Amino acid sequence: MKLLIMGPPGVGKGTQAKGVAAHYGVPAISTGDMFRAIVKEDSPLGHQVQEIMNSGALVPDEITDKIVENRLAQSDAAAGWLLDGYPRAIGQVHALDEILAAAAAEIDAVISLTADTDVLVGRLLKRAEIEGRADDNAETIKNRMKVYHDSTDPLLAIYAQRGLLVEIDGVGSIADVAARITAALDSKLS
Ligand code: B4P
Repeated sequence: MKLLIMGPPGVGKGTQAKGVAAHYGVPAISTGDMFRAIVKEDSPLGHQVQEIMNSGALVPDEITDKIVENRLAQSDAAAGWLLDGYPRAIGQVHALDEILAAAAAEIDAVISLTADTDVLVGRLLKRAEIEGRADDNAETIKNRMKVYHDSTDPLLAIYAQRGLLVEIDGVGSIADVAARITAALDSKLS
């Protein structure tokens, strides 16, 4: 099973990815988590990535695509995966297409989580109080929303055209949203 989960910052991608991936017995692979791990390494790349993430911009495709390609080549990803937060730009769609073509593989479905902007901002500011993530402040959130709108939201039309998009309302309890996702995927993929 090969799945993508997409949606604006704060919609619940990372929150839902783990449960959905466990449900289908595949690893959840989050580019955001991979970048946060790189930042902790205190290397030149880590400093570069930290500066980009703190501004709310996207890490350049040439860095992101390579990291994803290497991760998908690991043995636990051989039978499938759920990619959380990738692709986020048109170049990344093409890069993923190439990775899949080289493996003669295809995406089974793309989960698109939706919620109103005020709900999203509220969740991220709440997470800022609890976790203190450097990119969860009002100014960076505003830029992350703009970047999502400009670069990532248009990608949904591509996957819709390919017949892969499964739209899910991301508002409700975490358990309710999880149940909506698995019900919609089970019905699409059966
Ligand atoms: P991410 O880590 O992907 O950050 P995110 O969009 O905020 O999503 P996240 O998964 O963390 O949060 P979620 O919505 O689950 O990316 C961070 C940065 O990394 C990017 O800005 C960029 O710089 C870089 N990056 C990542 N991928 C990249 C790529 N492909 N290319 C280039 N750069 C890339 O949850 C948010 C909050 O809402 C949580 O506190 C959660 O508890 C809460 N929540 C979730 N569901 C809820 C619900 N149903 N009800 C109430 N609260 C809920």
